[in-house]
Amino acid sequence: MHFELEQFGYGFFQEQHRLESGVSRDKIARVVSDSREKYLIQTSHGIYRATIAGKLRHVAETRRDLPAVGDWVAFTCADHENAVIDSVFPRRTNLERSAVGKLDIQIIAANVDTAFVVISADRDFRINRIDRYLALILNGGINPVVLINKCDLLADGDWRDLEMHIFRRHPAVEIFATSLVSGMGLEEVRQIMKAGQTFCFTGSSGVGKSSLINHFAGEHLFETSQISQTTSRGCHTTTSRHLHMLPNGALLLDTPGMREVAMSDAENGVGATFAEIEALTSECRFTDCTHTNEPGCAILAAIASAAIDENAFNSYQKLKRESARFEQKMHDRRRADKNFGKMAREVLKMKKILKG
Ligand SMILES: Nc1nc2c(ncn2[C@@H]2O[C@H](COP(=O)(O)OP(=O)(O)OP(=O)(O)O)[C@@H](O)[C@H]2O)c(=O)[nH]1
Ligand SMILES: [Mg+2]
Ligand SMILES: [Zn+2]
Repeated sequence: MHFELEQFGYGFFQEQHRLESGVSRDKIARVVSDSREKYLIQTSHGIYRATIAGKLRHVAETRRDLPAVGDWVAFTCADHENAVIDSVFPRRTNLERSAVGKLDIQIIAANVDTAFVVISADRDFRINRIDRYLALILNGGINPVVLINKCDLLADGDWRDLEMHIFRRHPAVEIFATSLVSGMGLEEVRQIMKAGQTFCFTGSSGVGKSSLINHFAGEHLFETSQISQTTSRGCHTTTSRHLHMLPNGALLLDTPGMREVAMSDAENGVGATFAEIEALTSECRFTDCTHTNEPGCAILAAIASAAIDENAFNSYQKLKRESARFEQKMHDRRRADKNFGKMAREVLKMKKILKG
């Protein structure tokens, strides 16, 4: 069997890097699944199992430097079971968040064109959570689309209130109301999924991400999902991520549900999510305005005149602070690591001197 890399989303951006680094085309693959550093990669000859080259792991400072689902990589291999990923291509886009419980980045998906933010119509609705997803998606250079799923669980047309609420805060973002039970909205969503483009579904656990993917992918589930079934422990929730190809050639990534959507250093994304607020902050009289009580504060004036929503501004501030804090902590850690490295080298030198 032979595949064209283009079928899996390969394009000009990757080709440029390939030419610069001199990797041959049949040594390039896309990571389609990642489960505790056991990877499945789609090569032009089929799917191989892969691990990471020791050297790649050694030089990695953060998870950002290691392969993630959606990445294009250069590999070498002995056989289908034992490929080794030697390097990761630069990401055209990337969806990442702060890792849960440790100071690091978690790459949710790389090289995604459009990310769906799925919410469930029948659950507690928190717009601030959507803000978070949008900030991370826009920060990664990805196009966001909101899906209000499970609309069958609401009385007729009640989803319109939700849609209005989201639209008022994020007028530039496309919103669809869907239901896998009534079939509502599914055709419209399918229309935007174009061949060769990569889509991913984000959102809390249980909102219907996997159900949506199964609906769209139908019988055309990728080889990867068959492999995963043999290793699954009968749990329905999605733990590892897979790439599926639709009959029309669009690529879908399943991502696990997220309990926490903690900000990485995503200040630009927060700014893009609240573009109107971000633009206003540059009109405050003082450049270091904290928008709390300063005279000539454009934000306070806009809130007073109801030109911007105070709740939206609070969300903006919170996400900005969280992003800045994360960036600071990562910076401190890198510096501490460097200092430690320097100290270790000096100790070694001393030992040599003492010996010699
Ligand atoms: N009524 C209704 N139920 C739905 C709809 N979509 C999904 N469900 C149900 O919701 C439950 C959770 O769906 P999943 O697709 O597993 O959710 P998920 O987002 O992939 O969850 P994680 O993998 O845990 O992140 C399943 O029982 C689905 O059958 C819908 O449109 N309407
Ligand atoms: Mg799932
Ligand atoms: Zn101000």
